[in-house]
Amino acid sequence: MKKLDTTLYFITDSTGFEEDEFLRRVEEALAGGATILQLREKNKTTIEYIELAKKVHALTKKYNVPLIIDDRIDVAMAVGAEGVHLGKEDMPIATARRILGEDFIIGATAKTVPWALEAHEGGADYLGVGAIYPTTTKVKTVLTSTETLADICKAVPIPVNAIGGLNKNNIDVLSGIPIAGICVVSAIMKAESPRRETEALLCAVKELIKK
Ligand code: TZP
Ligand code: MG
Repeated sequence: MKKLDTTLYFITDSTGFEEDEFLRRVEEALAGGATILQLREKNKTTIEYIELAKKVHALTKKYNVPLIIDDRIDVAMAVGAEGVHLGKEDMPIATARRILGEDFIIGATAKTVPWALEAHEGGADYLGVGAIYPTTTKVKTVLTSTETLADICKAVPIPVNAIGGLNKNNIDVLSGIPIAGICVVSAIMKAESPRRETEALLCAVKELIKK
């Protein structure tokens, strides 16, 4: 079994930040206790994505946190990242698993039980399920009910994380659902102090899932 702690899964968004400020915020989140980090870039060229990923990887390695690259297995492989996160429009999970081998972390987005089962059968290591709440982050998504989230948790044996509009004041809605953790973008990215926000969120999520 791969060592995978998705308790507080921080997904970055560099939109609107100078690179130095972006990297400073990423490091704060790592210092605050983010357990896994995804670099999510939608508008960069391949070379820009790789160059930023190298800088973020230097930080995640310092904190011993796995780096997951959104969408792009080539970028993940190029920088030696620990994993990749794939959605419905990206490379199929089973294909990515064949190319990347068993040790690579592969995460998948799932919004329905059949979709979750397919991702698990294809070899996904964890699932991100949502959006639970409307989100201000730029994303093509629809809302997923907490009932569907609970059904997905029951249907697959891999860690399932909730995502979408989550922050420390609204995660009670997930209480009693056997999620492994939560994924957040803006709650940390846009916080006045990403470090303090990460610390507070980690406490709140641990309490929620009684880890
Ligand atoms: N997938 C579903 S919602 C979402 C993604 C990538 C964005 C979540 O961002 P935020 O800011 O935590 O709502
Ligand atoms: Mg994607």
